[in-house]
Amino acid sequence: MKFLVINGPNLNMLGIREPDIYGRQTYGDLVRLVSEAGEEAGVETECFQSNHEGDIVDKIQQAYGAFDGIVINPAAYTHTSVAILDALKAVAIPAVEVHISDVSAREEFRKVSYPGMACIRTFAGFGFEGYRMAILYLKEYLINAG
Ligand code: CA2
Repeated sequence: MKFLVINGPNLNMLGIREPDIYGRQTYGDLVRLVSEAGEEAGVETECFQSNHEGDIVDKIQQAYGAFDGIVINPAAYTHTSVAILDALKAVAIPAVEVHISDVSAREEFRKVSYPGMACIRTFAGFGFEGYRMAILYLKEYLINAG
C-alpha cells in the first residue's frame, strides 16, 4: 500500500512562527512522523509540500495509478480551492483531510473546506498526530474496501 501525503502553502514554515496555533515542531519533524507512522502501519509514504496550487493539482493527477491513498492538508487552499477539489474527484483516489489546528473553532472562513468535499474523513485539531490517525484510518478503509 502506498500513500501520498500532501501539505499546502506555508506548512514548510512550521515551527518558525505562530507556535501557539501550530506548535513548535518543524516541517522536517512532520516528515519524520509521517515516515514513522507509515512504517508502523506497514504503508509506504511519500511527502510532498508546495506553496503553489497548480503544483498540488499536478501532483494529485500524477498520483493516479501510482498511489492507493492520499492524505492532504491543503492549508489555506482548503478554504478557496475548487481546483484541488476537482483534482481529487478526477483521480478518485481515497483521500483523508488533515488540519493541525481545529479549523471549526477558528474564523468563519476556515469552516468551509472545498478539498474536504472529496475526502472520506477529516482529522482536525490533533496536531501532527492527525497525520498518523489519517494514515491508520485510510489503511483500514482500503483493507475493508478489499
Ligand atoms: O490547521 C491547519 O493545518 C491549517 O490547514 C493550516 C493553514 C490554515 O490556513 C488552515 O486554515 C488550517 C495555515 C498553514 C500555515 O502554516 C504556518 C506555519 C508557520 C507559521 C505560519 C503559518
